[in-house]
Amino acid sequence: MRDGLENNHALVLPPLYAIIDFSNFAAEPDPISAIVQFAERLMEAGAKLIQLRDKSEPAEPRRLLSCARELRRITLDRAMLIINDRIDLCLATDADGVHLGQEDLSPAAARRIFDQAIFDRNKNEQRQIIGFSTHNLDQLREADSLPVDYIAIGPVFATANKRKPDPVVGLAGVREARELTRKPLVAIGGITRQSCASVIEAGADAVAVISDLVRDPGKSVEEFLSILG
Ligand code: 3NM
Repeated sequence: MRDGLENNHALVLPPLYAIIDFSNFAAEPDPISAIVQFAERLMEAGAKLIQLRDKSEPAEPRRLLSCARELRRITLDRAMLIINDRIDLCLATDADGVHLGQEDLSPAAARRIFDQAIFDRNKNEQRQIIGFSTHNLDQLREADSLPVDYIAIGPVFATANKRKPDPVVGLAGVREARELTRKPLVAIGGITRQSCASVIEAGADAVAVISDLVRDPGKSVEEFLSILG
């Protein structure tokens, strides 16, 4: 689903950016089925953007490929699908985009790969999304000049879902980030139903969430969306 992005037009992000972290399902007898069920709950409740993230060590690309394929199958025409870190898996599964961190492939290289892939398939009408993580205002300023479709800033609040998280930027960091870019801004890190309104008020276009969706995804998404509109 690429409704949010048309050629040469700015990306319009839905206000809730749901992230599925493989580690939250790794202990299930069939993690991929559990993830598919979880994604169904998210979408039934109205989620329109899902990111698949897997920081397992060692990496298991075959498993992640299967998972991404299943998610693409069920998200098609229902939600945008973004793959964290892995542009190869994004292309292999025809996902809508990739989210890159500061240590990943550069956004410029990712854009070249996407452009080449689109050229090869003669699919000029479609353009994949590149998102990029930033953790301070210097990184954000730089990201504003890169070929990225949205910029994430975080962690806004303390989070347990990131190894070696950067220092929290707080709501003040989101406000300053908003001043520095007109690109869509995704706030991430420790955001809950309780805090999401303040994050949007500070200038974020969307909130990205892992933990506060896990326990009861349907109810959480409904509550997030009723707050965020
Ligand atoms: N990236 P939760 S914080 C994946 O600061 C991720 O870039 C962050 O999980 C960043 O919603 C984070 O459970 C974890 O806090 C988000």
